[in-house]
Amino acid sequence: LDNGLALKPPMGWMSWERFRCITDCKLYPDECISEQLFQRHADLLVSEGYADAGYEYVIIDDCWLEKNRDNDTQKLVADRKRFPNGLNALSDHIHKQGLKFGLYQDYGTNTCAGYPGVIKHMKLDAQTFAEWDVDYVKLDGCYANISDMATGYPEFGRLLNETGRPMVYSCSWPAYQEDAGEMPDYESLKQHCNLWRNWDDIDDSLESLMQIMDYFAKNQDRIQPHGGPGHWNDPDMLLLGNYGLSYDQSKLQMAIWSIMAAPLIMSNDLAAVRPEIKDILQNRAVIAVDQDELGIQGRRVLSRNQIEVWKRPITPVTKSGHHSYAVAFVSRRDDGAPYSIPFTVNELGLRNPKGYNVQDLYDASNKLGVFQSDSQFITRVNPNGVTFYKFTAL
Ligand code: A2G
Repeated sequence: LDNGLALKPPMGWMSWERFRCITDCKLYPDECISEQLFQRHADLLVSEGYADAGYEYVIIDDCWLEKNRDNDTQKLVADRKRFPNGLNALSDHIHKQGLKFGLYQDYGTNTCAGYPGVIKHMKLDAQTFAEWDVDYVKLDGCYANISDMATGYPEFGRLLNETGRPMVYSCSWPAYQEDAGEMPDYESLKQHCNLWRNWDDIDDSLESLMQIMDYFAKNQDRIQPHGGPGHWNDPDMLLLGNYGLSYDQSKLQMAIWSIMAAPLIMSNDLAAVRPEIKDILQNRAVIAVDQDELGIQGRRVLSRNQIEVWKRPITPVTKSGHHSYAVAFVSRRDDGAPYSIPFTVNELGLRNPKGYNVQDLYDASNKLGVFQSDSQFITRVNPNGVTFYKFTAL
């Protein structure tokens, strides 16, 4: 969507994967979907250094609404008990921290969790979002006619635009089409949305992560070409800092999301993230791959002995037009020992005649030096882990 926004994959924090639809604030005061949760996470983004690393959007997912619209005005109302000061106060709090405010809604009659959706009130809701100083809108697609989405999502985007307030527009429309066996129209998505959820929701497990990686790899010929500045494919939230991923698996998700030029939207309890996981989330070298200015999405390029090679063209580009590359080696093995595997640089598809200076993105002390096309590159990958390198074209 050519609205000048999301020229790099958006970075931030969103409630859904970790906090779902917890609404009982008596039982779970620190976890319920409430103004306190979002204020606290805005503060933590800043105090824990995430904002400095580039994380910017604080996004409320489902379960923030009252079950009914306002009787007189038909406006959406945030839950009065859980958001007693209203969304303007929350959005002010987030903006005062130098961050941006995101909000979830649904194109259908109801949100997935059963709160009122935008249908029949699209103009009013777009205006209300602008009044609340929203900077990012996630529009889900439960309780909607899939056949209406091709016109409905662009229509809501137009209404957002007409408010005059710049809002990043995240569309869930293709995920619902894929589910129904329909082929998404990527040209239309590119034109009408800043990012879009291609497929299923992520859950807190390696299995879920691997399913998403496989979906994107198997369908990369039709998905990969459509990501780019202003219009990104979205494989869903980062799981790091929660229950399901080990240290190695956490590095794996962060590396592959960066290869895929994915939005880096965390969903975790920022007060409870262990220091070594926080280091992964804030790894500047890995984030720089994700945010590379060319905005070219990467691909899975080969697989041997259950070691997959994923690669993404990045800057700098040589005068003769050779890209640098981020290259991730993903182990799908679980046979115990770290697995050593050699590739020639040429086999990886890296053919710059002057060679590459190679840097380990997770271990700056690992000095690898210069490799030519016919050099052998040996990497050793932990079970269900990743090694991640930048090959800078010389
Ligand atoms: O509703 C859907 O499942 C969303 N999925 C998920 O991300 C979350 O927002 C949930 C809330 O009820 C898509 O947007 C594809």
